[in-house]
Formats: sequence, structure tokens, C-alpha cells
Amino acid sequence: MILTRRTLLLGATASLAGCDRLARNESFREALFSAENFHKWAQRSLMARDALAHEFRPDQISPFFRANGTANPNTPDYKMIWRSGFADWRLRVDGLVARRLSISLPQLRSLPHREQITRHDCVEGWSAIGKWRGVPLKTILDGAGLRDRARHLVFHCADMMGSGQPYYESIDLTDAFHPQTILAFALNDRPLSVANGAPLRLRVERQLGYKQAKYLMRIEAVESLSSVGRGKGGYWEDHAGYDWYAGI
Ligand SMILES: Nc1nc2c(c(=O)[nH]1)N[C@H]1C(S)=C(S)[C@@H](COP(=O)(O)O)O[C@H]1N2
Ligand SMILES: [Mo]
Repeated sequence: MILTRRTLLLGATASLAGCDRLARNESFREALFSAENFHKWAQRSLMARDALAHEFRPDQISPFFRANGTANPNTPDYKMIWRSGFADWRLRVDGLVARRLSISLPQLRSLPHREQITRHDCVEGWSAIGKWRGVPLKTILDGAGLRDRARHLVFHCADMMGSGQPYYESIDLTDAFHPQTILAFALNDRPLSVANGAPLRLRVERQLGYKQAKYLMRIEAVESLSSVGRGKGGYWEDHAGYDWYAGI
């Protein structure tokens, strides 16, 4: 059939009529507008997992990006790498990968960068807009080669929490390969300060502040989160009942 404006219109009218018949059907309408289905629909369309977080203009950058949680890990190991100007620091990538990696800061800086001005939202009720520069996590994961069984990435940090264990967080592969998910080494055109997570932190821009793991030491690819910490996927998830998927 040759598609003309007329056949297209006819087609549209036919399917609209079909919709009409369906909408007149009471139970169909109820199902369509039920809270549960609305939620599912809204998540799939308005809040699609691959949608980009809003990026701001340079003049919207907050004059001060406050620090929260650990502001200095202060452990003997961290002090040592800090004294070397992070020359002795390496990011380890292991777990369910084809190739384990050990990456230095100069190596990270030599990879293609992404810059993004985004808003950080902390559950404690403050926000700040900052300009982050870093390497897309995808670049690192492509280098390591995730095994088929890998489903989550766990970020192990340098700072010790009250419980005597280091801070940790995790994300799924959708967020891991999201174009705005970066390993950031600079904030507002300066090397990351100790307060904000030096030498490297995660930026996963569609999620709340506590997912933005600072002081990264190791990224581990795992199949399940049940063997990580107490099984909820992150320090605050395990110790304060915070949501694992902290989408904003
Ligand atoms: N390693 C580590 N990462 C962390 C935290 C922490 O205490 N340790 N705090 C989290 C919380 S609750 C927030 S709001 C942000 C704060 O980042 P900022 O210090 O750069 O503001 O880091 C998150 N990442
Ligand atoms: Mo936070």
C-alpha cells in the first residue's frame, strides 16, 4: 500500500476508535489509571532510567560545596597516600571482571573526560551545585570487561565508619553505564579536596548524596548484593535503613 496522508489519517482514526472502545470499558479504564499502573508508567516514561540529570550553567555553581559524612578518612593508610600526593594510590577494579585493573591517578587523568554541572541532594536537607570532571565509569568497565554474571558494582572507600568497617555503596549496571556516571577527580576546576573525596569519587547523578561514594579504593563487580556488608548494598542502607535505589 502506498502511504499517503489520507491512508495515514485513516489508520490513525481507526486506532483512535479502537482506543475509544477500550476506554469505554470500565475495568480497562480503572486498570489504566490505577495508582500502581500510573506509577509504573511514570517510571518508564517520565523518569526513564536512562534519562539525563539536569545540567546547570556555570553561573549557577554554588559558591561553596559543603562536605558531609567523612571529611577526612584520617586512617594510617589514607595518610600515607595523601602524603605522597596520591602518587601511591591505585584504583583497583576486580570481582567478576575478565581483567583486574590497578589504575593510577595520572592514568585516569589521561583518559577521555566528561564535565558536568549538577545538583547534589543530601537526604539531610541540603543541596549544592558543582562542576565535576572525571572519567565515565563505562570506560573503566569496558577496559576490565564485566563477566556475564555481573549485576552490580560495589564501591569500597578508604574511610572507616563507626562500626569499624569502611564506607561502601553499590549501583546496578543501568546506572553504571549511564553517560553521566563518572569517576570524578576534580570539582569546580580544582583537584578534588580531601573534604569532597580525594583523590576520586563516584558521581551517579540521578541518585541521592549518600550514593556518591568518596575516597574510592576499589570497585568490585558482583552478582548479588547479599554478600556485601549486611546485604542491603550500602553503609547507610545497612545501618540506617536508607533506600538502596535512591533515585531523584
Ligand atoms: N566514603 C564516603 N562517601 C560518602 C560519604 C561518607 O561519609 N564517606 N557521605 C555521603 C553523603 S551522605 C553525602 S551527602 C556526600 C557528601 O559529599 P560531599 O562531602 O562532597 O558534600 O557523600 C557521600 N559519600
Ligand atoms: Mo548525604
